[in-house]
Amino acid sequence: MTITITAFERSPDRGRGLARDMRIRWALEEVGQPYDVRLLSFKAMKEAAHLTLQPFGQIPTYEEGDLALFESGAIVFHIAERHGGLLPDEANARARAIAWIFAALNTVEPPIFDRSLVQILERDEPWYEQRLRALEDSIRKRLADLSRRLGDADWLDGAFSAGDLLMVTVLLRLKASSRILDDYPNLSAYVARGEARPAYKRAFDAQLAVFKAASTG
Ligand code: GTB
Repeated sequence: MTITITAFERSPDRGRGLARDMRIRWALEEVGQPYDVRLLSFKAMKEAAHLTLQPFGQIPTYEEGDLALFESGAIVFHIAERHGGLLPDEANARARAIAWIFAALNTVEPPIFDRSLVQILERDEPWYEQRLRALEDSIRKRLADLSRRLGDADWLDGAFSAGDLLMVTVLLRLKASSRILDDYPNLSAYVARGEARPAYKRAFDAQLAVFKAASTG
């Protein structure tokens, strides 16, 4: 059955792979599943046809036969459940890998995401610097703990998993807008290992091609 995902027609990140369709592309590349992409304008994302798929009018979405899904974490988890390669078979190891999915999205991503929003939306506010520092303190706390847990391992819990895939995409967002990650060399190396995976590169190139086509067309 054909898999179709949605992505920005013209991503505001200018093809840097920071929009959340990148997670889905990467997961599909890791498990070797081909997919189609339906590109959406900001206007189309808020229209009824898309709101049926994604109640908040956002990308990405995932369609396969009569299944329609939204939320990038749920989509990556679904892909990992359906296909081999992103979750261990052994029950306890699988549960721990799933815990890392939640840790990436619920514990590490929020202050990183909030920092990006503050940088975009609150730059002219009198509290801007104070708020930015507070968020950066929160980020550093999370990174220090994550760094300690990772230690000198390649991945968070044994083999590369969907938890690593999501954690790396979360950290890439931070790397794109600050030097904070440089203070945690093992996390920088962890992110680089993720980016070096052939599946990551294929996914990155595919989303970049969309941006280039939109810029020349
Ligand atoms: N929780 C949802 C999920 O994980 O799927 C969040 C989805 C989401 O935030 N989608 C964003 C979106 O559709 C695109 S990815 N925004 C449009 C809207 O809400 O109207 C977030 C994103 C956007 C842009 C950049 N960038 O330019 O760097 C990075 C990430």
